[in-house]
Amino acid sequence: MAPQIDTVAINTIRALSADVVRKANSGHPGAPMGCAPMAHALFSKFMKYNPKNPQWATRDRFVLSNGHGCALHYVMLHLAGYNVSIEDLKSFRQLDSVCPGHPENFMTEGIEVTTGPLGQGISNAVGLAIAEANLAATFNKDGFPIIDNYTYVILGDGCLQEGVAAETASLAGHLKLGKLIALYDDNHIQIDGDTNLGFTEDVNQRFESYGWHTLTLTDGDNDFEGLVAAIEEAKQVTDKPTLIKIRTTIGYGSKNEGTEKVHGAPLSADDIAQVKTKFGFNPEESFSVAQEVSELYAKVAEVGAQQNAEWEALFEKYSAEFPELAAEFKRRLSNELPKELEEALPRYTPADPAVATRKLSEIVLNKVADILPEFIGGSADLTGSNLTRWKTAVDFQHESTGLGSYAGRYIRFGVREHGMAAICNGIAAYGGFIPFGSTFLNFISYAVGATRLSALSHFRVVYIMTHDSIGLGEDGPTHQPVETLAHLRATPNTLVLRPADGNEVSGAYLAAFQNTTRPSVLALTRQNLPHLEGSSIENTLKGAYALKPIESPDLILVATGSEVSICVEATKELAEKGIHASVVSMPSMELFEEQDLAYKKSVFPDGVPVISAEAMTTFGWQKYAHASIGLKTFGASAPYEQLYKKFGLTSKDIAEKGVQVTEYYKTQPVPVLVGKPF
Ligand SMILES: Cc1ncc(C[n+]2csc(CCOP(=O)(O)OP(=O)(O)O)c2C)c(N)n1
Ligand SMILES: *[C@@H]1O[C@H](CO)[C@@H](O)[C@H](O)[C@H]1NC(C)=O
Ligand SMILES: *[C@@H]1O[C@H](CO)[C@@H](O)[C@H](O)[C@H]1NC(C)=O
Ligand SMILES: CC(=O)N[C@H]1CO[C@H](CO)[C@@H](O)[C@@H]1O
Ligand SMILES: CC(=O)N[C@H]1CO[C@H](CO)[C@@H](O)[C@@H]1O
Ligand SMILES: [Mg+2]
Repeated sequence: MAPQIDTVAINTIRALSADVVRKANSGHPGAPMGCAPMAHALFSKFMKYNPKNPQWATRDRFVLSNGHGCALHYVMLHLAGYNVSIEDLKSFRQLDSVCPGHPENFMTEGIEVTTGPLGQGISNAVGLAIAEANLAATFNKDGFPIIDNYTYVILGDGCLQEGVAAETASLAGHLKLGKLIALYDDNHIQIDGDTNLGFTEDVNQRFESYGWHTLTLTDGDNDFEGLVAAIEEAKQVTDKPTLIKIRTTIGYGSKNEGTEKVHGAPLSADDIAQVKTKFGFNPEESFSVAQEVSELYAKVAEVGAQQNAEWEALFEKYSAEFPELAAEFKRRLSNELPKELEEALPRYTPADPAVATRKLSEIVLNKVADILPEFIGGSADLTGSNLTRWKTAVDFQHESTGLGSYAGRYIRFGVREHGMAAICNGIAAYGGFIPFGSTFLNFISYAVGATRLSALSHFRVVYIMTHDSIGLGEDGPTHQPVETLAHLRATPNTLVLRPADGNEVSGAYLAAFQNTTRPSVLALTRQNLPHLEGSSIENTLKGAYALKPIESPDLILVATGSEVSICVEATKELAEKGIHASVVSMPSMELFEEQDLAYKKSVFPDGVPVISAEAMTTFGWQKYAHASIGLKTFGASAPYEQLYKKFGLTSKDIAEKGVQVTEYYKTQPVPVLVGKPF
């Protein structure tokens, strides 16, 4: 039997979680009541944290992957002494509460990552563990374990059913991430009922084959000592992540315990009263915490504060002995970019030979990778096509494999796009990194479950997406994105950049690095593009600009990426017909929207018709253009020059449309699109 105090604490967590959900009249009491012993074990016996300094660099990380159970996490943060009061618990799921309906990292101190979409949290945890291993390998010195912490996760059946978790667990096993410890809430219940309806595999066997250490606890409701011993054992296994499968009862204590009824509905008032009576608490009282439980957690907080103070002292000594490393550590954790970065970005003139923007991206990476040690990531098995591996790169691998080291920064994600993005989110959450992932633009659609969380979580992740249109040619419509950029542009807090040449690629990277609170997607070509007259890094940062501004043009052609140079050709054909057209390159709609009105009007003056050209869906261009050239169907398989003809994207097609549009607007007023006051 567990010492009495632990039992009281666990039952307090259960009752408090039930109160929180009941007060909101919304939420999930089952998982918190079943997972209370795990949470109590972690927060009182294992985790190293200082609630008064939630950003302490080497704190242990905790992720509640079954984010629907977040009443549990908020209760734990309250007990642990974080800035989550009883009043905050009472405002669970209400507007502007620090206890929102699912955990959001930017809303609540102590929440590391945003969870709720099942499978993401465990995958973020793999990223957190990679970040820890890399930072430790980079900064620790003999006698100076500046970075040394564990990543703990609680996850449920749903997380384990999600494909993204399989992708990342497989990689975590390969990478031998020994400081990753996952506690599986094996309660046999999900929303539809018993897991035997569709989930009968042996999870531990699966994880063992991934290279994990696995343990089983048969009574996670009552065997607290067994639970503590299992976590102890997991910590001793240093070359494998550990999964502890813990049999629990969902809604433990409720009249409906062990059934799906307690998954996602508040307990009735009667039920809560009987739960409290059963636990020996006063059924009349709610939101109550016994003094002995508060005292227990106050002691834990004291120990945490003490450990934090010892770490500060250690870091002082480290700073004296390794001043440059210490300064670099501080720079990275404060998200400050190295001063040399901007100067290192290559610049081009129209005399330079035509190059594919994916190749120009590789040139940038080679210039900046050594200056920017926080840049870490890789490609989903398309390194050769995506050109994302810089010359001095070392793979992030366990030393024993002979393939690299934990100090390496090039991650071999394998063909795991969704997992790649979720891992990047975890690395970003750790702090001190700029993670990146790469694949063909079309396959970001495999990863949007995680990329939209990069945006929601305010994480600076750089998505380097190549082969960005029908311009990839022969691989055909299965590989050619059509709707993809429209989707990404519709996603809040996401910077979409489709550079047209070398200067724009450099500018796109600078914007991606400088935007510390949002992800960027760089759409890059497979085919060669000429360097444009008028392009520059500075212009790129404005989002859109006239390449060669002309006094009162008859027509504006606006384009992105590979279509900009085609528009430049089209202006020559239009000039022969007496139409003076100017070309606006628009590498980023978002950056353009952030400019002032006068600038926007200078790029798109009133009274001048605008045609957009982009080898994607035309969806979304109505905001800027009176007519749009693009795709209304999927692409096709052929050499890319033929595809540009088939889909009406040649300079001739654009010039023809230009003639039609200018004719039309001779007899019609040109609607004002840009800079309307409403
Ligand atoms: C990606 C995703 N799909 C669906 C849901 C909706 N959902 C929330 S909890 C849940 C059931 C999860 O079962 P389990 O992990 O066993 O949780 P338990 O019922 O044991 O608390 C589902 C389908 C979700 N949150 N995320
Ligand atoms: C605690 O959080 C509240 C928001 O709920 C904030 O106003 C307050 O400043 C925070 N206190 C501390 C000490 O951080
Ligand atoms: C994004 O980057 C651009 C260009 O570097 C900069 O002007 C802008 O302020 C940044 N925005 C945010 C939100 O960081
Ligand atoms: C530097 C530091 O605080 N290291 C600690 C990391 O965490 C483990 C256990 O959580 C401690 O044993 C280390 O001392
Ligand atoms: C330059 C380069 O590496 N090109 C490769 C792009 O990717 C395809 C496969 O997807 C390869 O066949 C090319 O050789
Ligand atoms: Mg379950």
